[in-house]
Amino acid sequence: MALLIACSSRAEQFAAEVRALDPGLDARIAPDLGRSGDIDTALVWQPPAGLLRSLPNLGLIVSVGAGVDGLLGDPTLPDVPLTRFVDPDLTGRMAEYIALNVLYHHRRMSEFRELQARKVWRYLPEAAAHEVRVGLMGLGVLGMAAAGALKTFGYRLRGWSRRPKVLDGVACASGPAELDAFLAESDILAVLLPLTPETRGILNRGLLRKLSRSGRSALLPGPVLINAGRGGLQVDADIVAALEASELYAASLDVFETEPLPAASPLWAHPRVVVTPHNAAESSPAAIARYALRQMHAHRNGEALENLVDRTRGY
Ligand code: NDP
Ligand code: OXD
Repeated sequence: MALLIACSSRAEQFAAEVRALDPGLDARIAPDLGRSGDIDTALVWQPPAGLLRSLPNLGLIVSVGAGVDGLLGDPTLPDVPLTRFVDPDLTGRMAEYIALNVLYHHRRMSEFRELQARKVWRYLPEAAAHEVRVGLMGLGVLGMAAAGALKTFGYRLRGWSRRPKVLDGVACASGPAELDAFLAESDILAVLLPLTPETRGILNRGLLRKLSRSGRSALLPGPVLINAGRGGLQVDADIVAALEASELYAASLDVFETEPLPAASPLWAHPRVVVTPHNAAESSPAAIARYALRQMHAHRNGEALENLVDRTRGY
């Protein structure tokens, strides 16, 4: 039995980590498959289309990504158990990213950066955290961790998920019927949704116009969008238009419709936009190796797998 590592980046690092943890393991790096019939487990990130289908004894796919939209979009993906990466290391990094960017915009840092560049000493009024309503779209592993981090500062938290939830300290809404009310009560919208047929393009101009722009947090100049889910959730041009029309005050975007973000995108230079290159929560090779081996051994021993993807719901 062998483990195949089929990753468009960091494959050598993952191989070094799994070999360090299990020196006897037969670990191969695509495209060097050897005898393909030996391979029972594949650790993957953006594998070439059709590669997994060519492995006759493949019994388990472990996704390096927490998001599996890319894999599920491959019509040749074999119908074997698919587990996605969930780990405290990645979860902690995402909670940091969301807290960092909520604080950055709530405390009007992009404006202070501009004033500093011009050596202007100017007071700007700021809301207190307990006056700001943060809406979390997606209340899964990462959304709940972000809520936990934001609670420390006292933000007023709302959340939206597919199925109803009850969470301590988070006013929860669910499903399309409760979306508009959730948006109307969100001053800062932080998005940690998976990309599925239901969520594609959800962050469009119509949705952005429904965000709160009044009320207790009038000290925030306007609504803020933070997206660290997937670029396919958003319409980049609508975000630019909403910023230009002052329907949005600011945005932090880690993901884009096209990645890398094209040089021509106006998002790069917008003074109220923070662009990061899809690294809100980089996953550590050591954590991935530990996780992949745990899933592989569980599968070989007929034990339960963690974080199985439900292909019908798409995440
Ligand atoms: P989970 O599967 O744990 O959570 C997904 C959440 O989204 C759940 O609360 C789910 O609702 C909700 N959801 C899904 N579909 C809908 C819908 N149609 N309407 C409303 N809510 C919906 O995922 P994670 O928290 O682990 O990860 C979320 C995403 O973050 C990943 O899919 C990936 O795309 C992205 N990601 C980005 C990274 C980066 O570096 N930028 C790093 C890691 C992940 P319910 O609770 O009802 O199931
Ligand atoms: C992921 C990612 O899905 O890094 O894990 O985007």
